[in-house]
Amino acid sequence: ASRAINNQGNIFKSPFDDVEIPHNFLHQEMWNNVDKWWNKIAIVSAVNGRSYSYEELRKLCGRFATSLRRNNLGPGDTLAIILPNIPEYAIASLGASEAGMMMTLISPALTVYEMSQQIIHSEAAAVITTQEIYSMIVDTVRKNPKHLPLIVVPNGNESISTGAINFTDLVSDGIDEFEKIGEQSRIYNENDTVILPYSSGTTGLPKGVELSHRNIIANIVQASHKEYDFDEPAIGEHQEIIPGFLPFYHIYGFVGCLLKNLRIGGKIICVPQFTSNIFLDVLDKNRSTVLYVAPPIVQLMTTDNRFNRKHMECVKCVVSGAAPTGTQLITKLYSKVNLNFHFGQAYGLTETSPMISRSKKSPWDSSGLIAVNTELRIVSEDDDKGGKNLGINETGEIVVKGPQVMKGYYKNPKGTEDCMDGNWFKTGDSGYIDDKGQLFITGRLKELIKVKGLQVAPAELENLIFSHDKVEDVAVIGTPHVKWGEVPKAFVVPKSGIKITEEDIKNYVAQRLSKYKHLHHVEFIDKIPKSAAGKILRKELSKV
Ligand code: 4UW
Repeated sequence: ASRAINNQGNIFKSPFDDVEIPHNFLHQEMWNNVDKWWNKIAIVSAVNGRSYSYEELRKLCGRFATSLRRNNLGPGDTLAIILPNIPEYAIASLGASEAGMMMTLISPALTVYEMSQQIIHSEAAAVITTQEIYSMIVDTVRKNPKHLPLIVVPNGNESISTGAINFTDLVSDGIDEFEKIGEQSRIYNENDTVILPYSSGTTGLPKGVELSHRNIIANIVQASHKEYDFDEPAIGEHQEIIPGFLPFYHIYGFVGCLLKNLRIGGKIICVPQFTSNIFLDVLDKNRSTVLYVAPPIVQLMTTDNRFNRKHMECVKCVVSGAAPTGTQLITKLYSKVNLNFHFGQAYGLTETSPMISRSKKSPWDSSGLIAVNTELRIVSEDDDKGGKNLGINETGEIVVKGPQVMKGYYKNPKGTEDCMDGNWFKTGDSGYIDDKGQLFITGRLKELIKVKGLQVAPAELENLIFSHDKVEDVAVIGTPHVKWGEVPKAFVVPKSGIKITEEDIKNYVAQRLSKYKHLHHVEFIDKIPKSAAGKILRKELSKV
């Protein structure tokens, strides 16, 4: 790894030689070698066994794309995908890509209010969802815009509401390889946005992250680099078995797990709802070869007595990301199963498609080596050295440049400007690079709270609590939690002379926002500490 510390001007480079990033569209990149695993199962539901072979998947994507285009949806339009991890997720997303659309990924666990915020902000031209969610959202969502087409994926033979468009009908005819037939009247290119997930970035409310075909393909190539993949899949013979435990609406589950493994002919087992029972059941029934996890799952593996060596006998590699996994936890996992798999910590953000670095071996508290084609700077946060690039073993803000860095925030040039320094993206995380070129994450400079690896934006909670008529002022921070990493805590200043309880505030939030954003602690204080410019001094609150 000598090149990693070839840090001229304190710019750290990936230790691996640059590779060519293919010029392609996302869906086409998925089908590069598809004839080699044409008859194999691509994706299957862990709940009801519904599955699609690569042949079926390829054709259904083309047919879905045909339908979208015939309904005048194409480049410049956005499809909102509100689905749990079901096999049709792959058809909806890759079909949208084939039609030249953008897609915004929305968690089906959100409240109707939260979903509609993202639908409106992303200017979605159509929504694809389940019958259950359709019934919840139809009244709210149809108000704006009035005729927003709502597509429903039926569960098996389930009947769907009149007024909804049946997904099965949309894929029942159409053209298998839609893009080859020259109906592409509306042109798009590899630098056009294809995925529009939401992230709060360093500050404020969730923002649409514009990721292009090229961004995503680059990151899939980066994550598939031979230095991280311990066994190259033997094309046509061996098939990777990949449980999809992590939600596909999050960049990690979508790009890191689903897309990366479809491109190499893997078999994805969709887990629509995560519980410890389902987790163990999926591991019992399938000989998984790679596990994509987040720290709470590692926690479960080490503490649940039912989990054992048998569940991991075929596992070559466990990849963990989205939040730090402690060395102790990893050591515990190794001693519990006593097998020789690799444990790789991966680090990155929605804004970087997501991977920036990944570790191969110990030390496990490192987030590993910088991804191929990527450069990194550690920038001083001290006022006197402001903006200076730091050297080996010096801690500062992690700033990255590479083909995986987003185009910018959707309809938000100010937000984009704030986090970009030319082509360099400021992550809002702090860390350092050691003399072996390994990245260590030491903390977060930004407001973001991570609950079970999912983003919670303090600004979203603060805006909501502030709207309570008995609240004068409020600030929200994250506090440590044994199982979930962090949980939100609110500091509330009540209006003078008015009585309000901890329960009032907690319920007010619980009625409006999804569960992982709920407050675990509320503390009443006289005054929120703020800077002269009115910025909340969160560091001072965390000392309270
Ligand atoms: N250690 C410490 C980590 C780590 C971390 C993320 O929700 P987002 O925007 O994005 C993610 C991305 C997860 C991910 C990255 C790389 C990768 O290869 C992969 O697949 C295996 C998944 O969660 O949150 C971004 C923020 O989450 C924190 C950090 O603060 C970052 O800015 N974070 N990974 N290994 N912290």
